[in-house]
Amino acid sequence: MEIVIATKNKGKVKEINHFFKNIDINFKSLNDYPQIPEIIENGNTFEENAIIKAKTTSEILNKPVIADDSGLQVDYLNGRPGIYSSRYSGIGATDKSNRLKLLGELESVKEPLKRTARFVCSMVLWESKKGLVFKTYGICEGTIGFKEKGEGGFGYDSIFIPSGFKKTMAQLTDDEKNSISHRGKALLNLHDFFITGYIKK
Ligand code: ITT
Repeated sequence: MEIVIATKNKGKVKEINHFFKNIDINFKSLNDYPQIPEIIENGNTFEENAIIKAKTTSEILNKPVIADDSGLQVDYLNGRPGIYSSRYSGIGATDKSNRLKLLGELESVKEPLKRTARFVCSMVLWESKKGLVFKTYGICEGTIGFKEKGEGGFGYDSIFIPSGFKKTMAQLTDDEKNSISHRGKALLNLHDFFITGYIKK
């Protein structure tokens, strides 16, 4: 069975493939389907954006599609960058420029407990004929560190210290990250949906 992941983000693709390595699903991503035009994520919530990505892709390819819309909410910044996490530092934003902008905004906040944040992931499975087949979410609480540490993961991982850890998300192995992350929690729920009938049809 083929399922398309409606993302070009190679970090997400790697994590999802790693999570489902023992399940017989052939995952593709938008990197395999360059004919899909750029999808405008103009929803007001993570879930609305996940649905926009999954629905658009599924209707073009006529295949089941999963999409994940995710981001970082920093309490000191009243929940920013939130749904704007990937483009936080403006036009031409990169993961690095986004991290540096965030670290700069928290420069005066010296107390780790005032640097609380969470990763949020909304995940949906969409089929062009059935519409929304499954939706779930996952949250991972933590704090923003004082400098970048670690080489793994992507996005804000190297400045995010998950609760209960003394290292950043970028210093965890793929299995460790998947076992505690927002996306890993959503994927566990999706996994349960798959094995309770969906992938046998
Ligand atoms: P797609 O829309 O193509 O899936 P994207 O990277 O733009 O790729 P999002 O719109 O969901 O994905 O934005 C998510 C951003 O939030 C992402 O670019 C990272 O900056 C951040 N993010 C999400 N999950 C993360 C994770 O597990 N680790 C670190 N940063 C993460």
